[in-house]
Amino acid sequence: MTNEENEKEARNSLRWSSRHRLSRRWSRRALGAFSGVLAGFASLAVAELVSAGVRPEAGPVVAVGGAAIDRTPAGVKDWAIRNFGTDDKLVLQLGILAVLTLFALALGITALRYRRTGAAGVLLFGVVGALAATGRPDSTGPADALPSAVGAVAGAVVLFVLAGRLMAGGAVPDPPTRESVETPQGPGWDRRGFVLAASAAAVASAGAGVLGRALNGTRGRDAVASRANLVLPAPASPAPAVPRGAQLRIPGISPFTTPNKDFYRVDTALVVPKVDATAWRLRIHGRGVTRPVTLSFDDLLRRELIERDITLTCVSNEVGGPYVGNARWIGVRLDELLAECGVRPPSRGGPADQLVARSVDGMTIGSPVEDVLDGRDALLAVGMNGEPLPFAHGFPVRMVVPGLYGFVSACKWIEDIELTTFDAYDPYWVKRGWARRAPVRTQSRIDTPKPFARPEAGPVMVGGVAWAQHRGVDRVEVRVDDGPWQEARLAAEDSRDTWRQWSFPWQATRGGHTLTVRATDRTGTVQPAKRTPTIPDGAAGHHSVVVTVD
Ligand SMILES: Nc1nc2c(c(=O)[nH]1)N[C@H]1C(S)=C(S)[C@@H](COP(=O)(O)O)O[C@H]1N2
Ligand SMILES: [Mo]
Repeated sequence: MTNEENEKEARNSLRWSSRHRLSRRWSRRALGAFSGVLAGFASLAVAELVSAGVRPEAGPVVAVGGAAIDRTPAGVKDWAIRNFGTDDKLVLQLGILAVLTLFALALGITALRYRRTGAAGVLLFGVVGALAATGRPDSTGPADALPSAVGAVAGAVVLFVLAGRLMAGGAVPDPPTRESVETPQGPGWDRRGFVLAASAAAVASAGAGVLGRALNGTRGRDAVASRANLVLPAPASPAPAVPRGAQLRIPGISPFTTPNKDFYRVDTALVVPKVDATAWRLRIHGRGVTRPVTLSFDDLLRRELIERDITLTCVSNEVGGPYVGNARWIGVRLDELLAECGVRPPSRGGPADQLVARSVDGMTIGSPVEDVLDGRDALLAVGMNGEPLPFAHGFPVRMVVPGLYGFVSACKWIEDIELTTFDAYDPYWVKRGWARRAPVRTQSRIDTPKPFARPEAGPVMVGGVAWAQHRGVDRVEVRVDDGPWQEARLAAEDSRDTWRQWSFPWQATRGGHTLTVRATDRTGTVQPAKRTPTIPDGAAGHHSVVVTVD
């Protein structure tokens, strides 16, 4: 061998050994990180199992997610609803899991050297989860801390044990010595012990997780049965048939009645509350309630039921947005019920001007007593489009008040009504910057053509919906580019509490065009052009759609 070759060989072997050492360090890190993730998985799985014995809502991800929703600034919440729609909650939970994974990786690597610190880090997450769970408005007590606490202990033990196996023979005394991990060739690690412990932890956690899931899945059984067994009585006052002319035959236009499966859903519930109707109670109490009552579901069904078509709108709906739907509701008149309890509107000397509805999940929604009692069809609804309320839409009972945005009227899973004043109490959304009073704004939407559609030149049918609940829609106009406002054809009106379809036959000419719509309500107010944000009391402005005519 020449000198040169010798040198080359030496260099190579040096490179090899340092690379080898490097890769050893990295595989150690990988094993540490893996231990962290396994500990995190064990925590969540055990928490899931324990939550089945407490309440599914007390699980750490749901609790932290709920706490995050409550603390999310209104603008961000709005942004989330806008961008993720009804998937916003899924995105939130995935985000929480992603953050947890990152911390688990870091804690696992930390535990390679500082075993107790790593384990303590896992416990710290348990504290965060426990605080979140007990701090939720629907928390039923200190037991809600258990899923996070027990889960965190399990995770800490897993990490402590696994990190121990990764140290020299697992026999390193605690606190670990630097040498035990820094020795280049290392005393090795307890490979067998690690694999055994990791497998045991993985299998046990998976078992706990699956069992917990299954148990949590059966929890709503009574609620599901109570809904399945429910036969809604025929309403004493059925809704008049929808006029034949209310539903235009235009492809792409929103159907006059929104099927339940397509009805928008906006709420803060990460777990849809499953309420057993047979155990459900509604309490009515507060200022000026001379005869407070607690009603059962059967008490409600024994009352006279009315059926009404009412369009519901979310204040978070952007101009042209999807959070509006029309359904046929069956329910009990709220004004009659409140009158029986002795409630009088402020205009007749009643001491309460705000009705605060509270749900089983701690949501609070405040409505003006004057509006609820002014003769409009304010309902405690039990049915939606011919079936009991779907769970996601408030089973067994929700409020619906024509003319008011959902966040000031439409409490789902309602269990309490308190008469109070606007001065004395701010409900959930008001605390977060939204308005105390929020009648629905007059709005109109182009459903067809869709934005950036490419219709052929010639006749194109433009169509959509317009709403101004409880005032009624009187007129819809369409403008092409900067041209004059032209009268659209209005479909027949079902009631002033429902939206109205409209259509506009357009002679489309080649090129790019902007179609804009505006509505006028029955008070004569024309929908203004000026755009306002959704917060605090609903978006204003015109909806337009840009198309290219080929
Ligand atoms: N319990 C509860 N009720 C609630 C909400 C909620 O978050 N929790 N959201 C309100 C809002 S903002 C709206 S717009 C309507 C939406 O009702 P839907 O989901 O049935 O369409 O429910 C209202 N009732
Ligand atoms: Mo809403």
